[in-house]
Amino acid sequence: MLVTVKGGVATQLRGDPEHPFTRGFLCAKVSRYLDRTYHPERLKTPLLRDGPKGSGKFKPIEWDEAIARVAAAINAARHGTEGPQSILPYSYAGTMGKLQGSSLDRRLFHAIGASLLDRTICATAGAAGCGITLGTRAVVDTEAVGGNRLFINWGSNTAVTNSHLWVRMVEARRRGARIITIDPFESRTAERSDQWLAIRPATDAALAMSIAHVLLRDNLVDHDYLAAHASGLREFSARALADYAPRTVAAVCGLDEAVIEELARLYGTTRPSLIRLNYGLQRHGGGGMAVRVITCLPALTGDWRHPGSGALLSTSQSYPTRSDSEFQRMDLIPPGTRTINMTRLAEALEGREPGPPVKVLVVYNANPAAVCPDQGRVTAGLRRDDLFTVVLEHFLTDTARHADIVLPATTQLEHWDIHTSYGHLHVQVNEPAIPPLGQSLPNTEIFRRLGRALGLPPELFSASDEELIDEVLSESTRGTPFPPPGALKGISRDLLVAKGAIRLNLPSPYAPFSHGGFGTPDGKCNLWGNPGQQPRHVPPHEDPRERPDLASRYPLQLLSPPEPSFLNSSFANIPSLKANAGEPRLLIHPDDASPRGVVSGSMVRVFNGRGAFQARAEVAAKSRVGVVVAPGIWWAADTADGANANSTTSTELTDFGAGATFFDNLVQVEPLSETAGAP
Ligand SMILES: Nc1nc2c(c(=O)[nH]1)N[C@H]1C(S)=C(S)[C@@H](COP(=O)(O)OP(=O)(O)OC[C@H]3O[C@@H](n4cnc5c(=O)[nH]c(N)nc54)[C@H](O)[C@@H]3O)O[C@H]1N2
Ligand SMILES: Nc1nc2c(c(=O)[nH]1)N[C@H]1C(S)=C(S)[C@@H](COP(=O)(O)OP(=O)(O)OC[C@H]3O[C@@H](n4cnc5c(=O)[nH]c(N)nc54)[C@H](O)[C@@H]3O)O[C@H]1N2
Ligand SMILES: [Mo]
Repeated sequence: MLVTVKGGVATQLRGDPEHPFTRGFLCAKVSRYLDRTYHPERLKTPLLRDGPKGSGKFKPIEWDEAIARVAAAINAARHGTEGPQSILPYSYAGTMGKLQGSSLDRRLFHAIGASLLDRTICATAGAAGCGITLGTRAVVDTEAVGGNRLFINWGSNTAVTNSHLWVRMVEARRRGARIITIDPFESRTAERSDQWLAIRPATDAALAMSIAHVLLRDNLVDHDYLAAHASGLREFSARALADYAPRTVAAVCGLDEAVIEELARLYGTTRPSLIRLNYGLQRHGGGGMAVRVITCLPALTGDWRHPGSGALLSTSQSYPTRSDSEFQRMDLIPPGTRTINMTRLAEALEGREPGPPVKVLVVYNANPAAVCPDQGRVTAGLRRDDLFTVVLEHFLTDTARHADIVLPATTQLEHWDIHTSYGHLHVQVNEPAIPPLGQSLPNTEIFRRLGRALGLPPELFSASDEELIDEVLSESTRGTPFPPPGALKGISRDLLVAKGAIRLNLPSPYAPFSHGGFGTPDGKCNLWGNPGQQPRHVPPHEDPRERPDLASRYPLQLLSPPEPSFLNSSFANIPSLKANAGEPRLLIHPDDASPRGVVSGSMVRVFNGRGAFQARAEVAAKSRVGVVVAPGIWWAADTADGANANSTTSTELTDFGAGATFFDNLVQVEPLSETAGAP
């Protein structure tokens, strides 16, 4: 981003036209970043709770007092009967910068022996699934995708969530490429694709195995690539051929046999091609396996030979930056320290996880009261009188409203940071453009002050933010072919400041697995593996077919993907973006709406055994029958009844990676008028 500053005030913000991947395009949300930084409700002083938890009543206090109070609460927990593991840090994707996201905070919590947090809410199912097949994430050079003749968006709303890649897909289409989208919902990506395949949710592994069946049956595979760079082909083939014929799989996936045959033949005969698989299909009980199976396909076709082809999940593992264990000082973690899964915050706050109860919760870069599953229980936990909650924030979010102390944090315009990417292969520095607003401070500085107040070893916190950037850039030796060693050589802070964004030292174009070199122990694409990892279809926890008991009460599968104008719950308080989004909506198919007496424009109640929320019905054939869609993530405080879609989502985990299962969620829908006044 390029920011124009006049008299210390940022007056204009635009994308950097020189950035080789973004080419100056900012998405609808980030282009409003000035509205975020200068929002009238931006937090500008530390706050102390001055009313019941959740009431949103606070009074301003001085920084010294705020830090002293937080340090006192941490020390009481640390040295009290419950011990340091009763302290839980909670952070995720508010900023993904290496400094403001995961640096001095980690050092501090490691040094005091706080509980560890397993950051599972987004990407671990796919990371684990991909890890089994490839030994790393599925990586391609996204600047080199223009040569593909086929793109498959698989559980990926690319036009919305990855707009820079989408633009390149559309450019390739002008040269004759075809775009297919596999999604139970007609997302903006599905609308704009050449073909939309409305798969039954959570059956993607079955479809992938059926594609493999056709490739193997019809001899559409790259024998040379497989022989040199894959293991387990014999067993994989036997299973795909025996159990996953399109005729069998058609019923599982809710797709016509002919459609599956056609898709598989097209994929088998169109080189090069790219599968963009993303997070939608991971958020189900079998989500890890779905990714594990889909990422087997490009080895069958040999697509990995070509730059920009194969499968793309995330480029994040391509950066050989200083390892977390060194940078975050993981050596300080006391042996035996417990780990709490962030997806199960409800259970942690209820004291249902092994180990001491959580007594101090420190939240930063996250808004769990809005984004975590089973919202009712998370909120009840946050209201506990014996819990001391600290929230570092820009705004009084649903979570911050439940804090004892709120600490005002700087935005990206006001602090230093360094960014890797999960969509391209460049490194970027984030220089402050303006001084911090009000009394806000960077997360790093807040943890520096807290570290000092806790009397922790000063050397942990002595580096300035600029020096921390230098540390991140000093490569760690990993001894693996991937990430590519030496890729950061010569990339320094000064050079980044001068140039803006710098591509890793990699061949251009770059095809990481053109000659094998996967991250697996034998360097091969693992098509089979040990019994728990062998490709198969794993049904979701709440499959209406496998759980007729549950489906008789809650027959509809609810997907709650992000509203295009929001970034999870961020930007959901920016007036122009909120106006774009309108109000909480529920998209429902006419065949599901009419038997329920639901009409477009009426309010409905969406509910299951976990909770309920209200939304405005939009009756349209935008999803398959039996699937309803509630775009989010609205601030609960902005909804009619103080609850968003996460009041219905569950804390059950995925098969691999212990990830969240937001879209594995059976609900019922009823018109609101009939229940008005009901308890
Ligand atoms: N505008 C915008 N962009 C974003 C974000 C945002 O909030 N707003 N969030 C960012 C973040 S943190 C992430 S993780 C990514 C997420 O990026 P994506 O994964 O692309 O986004 P989602 O909308 O969560 O899921 C994609 C699609 O998967 C579909 N889906 C759900 N279940 C299934 C299934 O079982 N099978 C298949 N095939 N499809 C299924 C959904 O209907 C949805 O349309 O986007 C990033 N970009
Ligand atoms: N139902 C449902 N739930 C979901 C999802 C879904 O698709 N459906 N998506 C899931 C996904 S993919 C993800 S990644 C998670 C995201 O969950 P979170 O990581 O909690 O993301 P956000 O909701 O964007 O909240 C981030 C908060 O960090 C704050 N923040 C931003 N920058 C800074 C900073 O520099 N310092 C500090 N202190 N604070 C900062 C922002 O103001 C914002 O309130 O949500 C998950 N929840
Ligand atoms: Mo995410």
